[in-house]
Amino acid sequence: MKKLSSILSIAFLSLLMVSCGDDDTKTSKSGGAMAANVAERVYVAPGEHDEFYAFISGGYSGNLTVYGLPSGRMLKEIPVFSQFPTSGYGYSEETKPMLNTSFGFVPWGDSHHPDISQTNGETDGRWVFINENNTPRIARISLETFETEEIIEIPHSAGNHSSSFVTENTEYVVAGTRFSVPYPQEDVAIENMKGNFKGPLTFIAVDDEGHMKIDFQLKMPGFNYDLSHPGRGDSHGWFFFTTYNTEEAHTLQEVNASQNDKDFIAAVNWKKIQEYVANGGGEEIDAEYAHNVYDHETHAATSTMMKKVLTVDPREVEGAVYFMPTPKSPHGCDVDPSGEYIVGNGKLSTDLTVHSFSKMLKAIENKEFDGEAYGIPILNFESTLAGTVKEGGLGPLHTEFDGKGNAYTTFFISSEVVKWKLGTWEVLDRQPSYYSVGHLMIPGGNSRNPEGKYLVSMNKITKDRYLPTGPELEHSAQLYDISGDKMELLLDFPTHGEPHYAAGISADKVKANSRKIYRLDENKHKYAALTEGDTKMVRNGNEVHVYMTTVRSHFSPDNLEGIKVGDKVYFHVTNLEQDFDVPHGFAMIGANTSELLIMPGQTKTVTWEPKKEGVWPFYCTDFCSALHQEMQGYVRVSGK
Ligand code: CUK
Ligand code: CUA
Repeated sequence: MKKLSSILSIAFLSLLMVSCGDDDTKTSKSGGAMAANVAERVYVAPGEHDEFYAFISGGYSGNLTVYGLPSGRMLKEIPVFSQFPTSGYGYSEETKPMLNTSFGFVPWGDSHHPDISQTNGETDGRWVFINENNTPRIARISLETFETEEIIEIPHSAGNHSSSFVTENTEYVVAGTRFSVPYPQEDVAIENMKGNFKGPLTFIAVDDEGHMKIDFQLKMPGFNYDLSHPGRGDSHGWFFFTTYNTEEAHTLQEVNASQNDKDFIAAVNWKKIQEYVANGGGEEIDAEYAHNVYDHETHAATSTMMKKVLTVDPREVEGAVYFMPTPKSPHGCDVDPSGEYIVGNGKLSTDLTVHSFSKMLKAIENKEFDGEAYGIPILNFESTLAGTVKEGGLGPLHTEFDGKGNAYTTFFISSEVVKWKLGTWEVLDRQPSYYSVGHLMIPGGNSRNPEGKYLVSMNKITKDRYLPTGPELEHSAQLYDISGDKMELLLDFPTHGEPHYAAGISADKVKANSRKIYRLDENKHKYAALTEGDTKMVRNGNEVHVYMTTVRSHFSPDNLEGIKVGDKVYFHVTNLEQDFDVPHGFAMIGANTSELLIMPGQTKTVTWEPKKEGVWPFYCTDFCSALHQEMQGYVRVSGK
């Protein structure tokens, strides 16, 4: 194994040198022939709209970015797991509870995989779900308001990576665990890992309003569950998870977790478990996890600490879980639009392994097993094998589908996207990526009905693609036209953070609501002042609540006196504007929080603890009218 990794890393280095080291690339940075009329094909004229939305994970920025395709223009950054000073998310009193966890307030996250809600196997434009890898959480973002509405923490999990993919009617959003851990957590010697740690897989039920509730947690053996994908069509009712480190090595994983020639894809029959649980199966155990919900009526989030979770031992549900051996530490686990093929991307391999769902069912029926792992049957490799894609490239990571019988796989080491045919497994086309592509995305590529016009590759290494900005470069995405036989590279565009995955949807399926989403007549915020007549300052011990309003172009009140050093001042600012898109800002000198950006009809709160006597100004941060610079006020701070 050691040998293979060193061969791979040498190949990787030499490829990097070939692809981006020398001057040749300067003359043909597009990688050879550039498609015709490229500029025209990505050009969206001033005032025109893009055809697709792309929701691109922000990786270690913790957020979700919104792009238009084909232009590659960034339209918005939606704060999810990280504090975001632009809008005050995670700083305002109303949104701080969104970042509450059983570990306390965690103002940062590592977001990986967005997935759009589905109805009958089609993306429906209601919500985007996205996982947080570090402090395990799943968020739900509304595609009406483009706001994060809910975050649920995943208990007993660590490295929430194989998440957050949704089943074809959004019955469940599913979270896996990359690190195996004591289950439940306890103080034990790390060397006791093997056989004792577990890898819980969490099935979160989603109701019609989008609210999430953990239905059950499957107590799986302590492997690393890397990625997952729901079945669809005939395989709807199953969920597939790649595993690596079936060796259960706890040290030097780069070597010790790559001993086995094959790891597994775990096939989970969630319908069976759902039934088992509905009939009273499973065991309720202690768990501590936050469930945070944002309420549009009160403009505020609440955080509830949950105490129990239902756990299911997979061995107690006959026929619930099987392992399919899959070569070379598979990373991506992708199911084609028909639901028949399950692709395992063995990242230390050159070939792709494709399993057949119908063969899997037969093999289960005929008990074609090769032993078991911790009581879970291992299916015979040949029995489930549909085919192998040979010489795809080096280091396959992820696969998407165009709905026309083709699959597209990214190869990290050989830095390319490879198109191949489902069923014949022949390679049809390959295009270089600049450089070292991780994930790729085709709008609707996770659904029964991909909209296979464009493909976006999200590349890990940027090198020379843009004007230099120091050694720290934004990652780079590339847009390919895949409507013809050959992929055509159309565009480079920089992305923010480290995009791992993206979800795309045609713009007309999204009911984005560009009108007033907070109406004054529906404002139930506890501290709202709905007219200037309602503004006031209320003292309660050393807490001072200022009910403030803002409208072009003044604050009310704009002069505050009677505040003392040692007070804690709450500015509750209500925006009285009638237009839907005129926010006002609020910033206070020396406040150790962010500003606020308050949308029309909305109330937001920021705190300030004055440290010094004097007369201190505040002002509006958003250029809202010709008299924006006049939009200001003073707070007089007196001694204790
Ligand atoms: S992982 Cu990043 S390249 Cu988190 Cu989907 Cu494969
Ligand atoms: Cu209000 Cu500037």
